[in-house]
Amino acid sequence: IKGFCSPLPIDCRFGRYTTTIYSLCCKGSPPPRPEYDIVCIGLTGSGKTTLLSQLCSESQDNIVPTTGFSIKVVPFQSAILNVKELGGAANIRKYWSRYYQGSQGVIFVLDSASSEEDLETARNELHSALQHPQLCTLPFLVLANHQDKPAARSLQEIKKYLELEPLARGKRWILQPTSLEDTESVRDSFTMLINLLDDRELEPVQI
Ligand SMILES: Nc1nc2c(ncn2[C@@H]2O[C@H](COP(=O)(O)OP(=O)(O)O)[C@@H](O)[C@H]2O)c(=O)[nH]1
Ligand SMILES: [Mg+2]
Repeated sequence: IKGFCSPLPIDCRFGRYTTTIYSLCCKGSPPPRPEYDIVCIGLTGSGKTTLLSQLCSESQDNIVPTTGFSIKVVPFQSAILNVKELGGAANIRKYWSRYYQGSQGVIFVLDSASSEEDLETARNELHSALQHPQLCTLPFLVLANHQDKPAARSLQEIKKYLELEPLARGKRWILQPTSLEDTESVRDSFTMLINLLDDRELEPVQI
């Protein structure tokens, strides 16, 4: 399973190839699990790469800011998530929307201890992403990360700052506190997103 997250050539890391890789490497068929394509966004330094590496049990040493995008195939018991992380620097954010196509869910990572200015930037980016035609109907997960820091804002404050309630009206969404020290909270948050994605397969989203 760890092999799913290894740095395979980029094409092999897309979800549709993982079943083939699994069949080639392992005896028998893989258990049937749905695969979902997820886009993961957030400002630089919010912790996107760290959280995803943690889920893949990869080393978190030598993580460098993501330029362009990177894809990780993250296996869970109930589903496989093909997570596309988009670089969060200002000069990359303007191209985010080019990478939205085909997404089935959205993860937005926030540094809960960031400055007011960065929080405002994060709010604007979150709102413009979730109002984009390719993302506006999708379930989304906001990770209020860096909760281990004394300056971290509470979930209530973040909900207000990000103006989440008006933004999320009629959508399936989750806001969860996380930190790099608490892998369980990260894992639980992703599992909740999978539950939303599974539900979405059964019922159309109400907008
Ligand atoms: N204290 C603390 N540091 C974190 C947390 N998550 C990530 N970091 C650190 O924040 C820095 C940026 O993380 P990175 O994953 O590269 O952010 P990205 O730009 O969103 O991919 C790294 O030094 C991480 O170790 C967290 O929850 N708490
Ligand atoms: Mg990164």
